[in-house]
Amino acid sequence: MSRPNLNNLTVGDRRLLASLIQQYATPEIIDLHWNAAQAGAHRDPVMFLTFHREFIGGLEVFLLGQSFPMAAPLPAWNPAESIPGEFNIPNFGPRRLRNLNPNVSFSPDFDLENLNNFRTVAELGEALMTRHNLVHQRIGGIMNDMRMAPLAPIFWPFHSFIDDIYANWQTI
Ligand SMILES: [Cu+2]
Repeated sequence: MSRPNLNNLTVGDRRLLASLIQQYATPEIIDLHWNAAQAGAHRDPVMFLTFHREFIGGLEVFLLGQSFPMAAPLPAWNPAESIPGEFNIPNFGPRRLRNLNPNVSFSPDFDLENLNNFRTVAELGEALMTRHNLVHQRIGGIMNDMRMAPLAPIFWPFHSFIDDIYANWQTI
């Protein structure tokens, strides 16, 4: 894991990061994700990985222009751990996150020593997409709404976590 763990940041840094993500996630950015989804970014396993890398890359560029001290790489949230309170957004209304403890482990299948079991990027992407879908479903609320999910700040560190696995796979 080359990205910092979201849960190891200070509360203040997490609060700042969540607020900067909310600034970044304009309707145009949300549409970018929705348009890609309609073009196959949640069906095609390779596009799933490449699109989301580019998508969080846009946030990383934005963060570099801000005063955020841990801008790039974007911290990663491991869904075996609970969503930190500063990322419980939104926490009211029909779109609120329903479950801060999705309790989905990517270990041991996606541990570094097992990544060579995935022979192609498509195989890796398919397996990651399936496990990733479960996380979105278990959190529920806006995270389970493909059109709006990037409005939830936790979306971004979650995809940072997925991208880290992809990056590890690329190096083996
Ligand atoms: Cu996702």
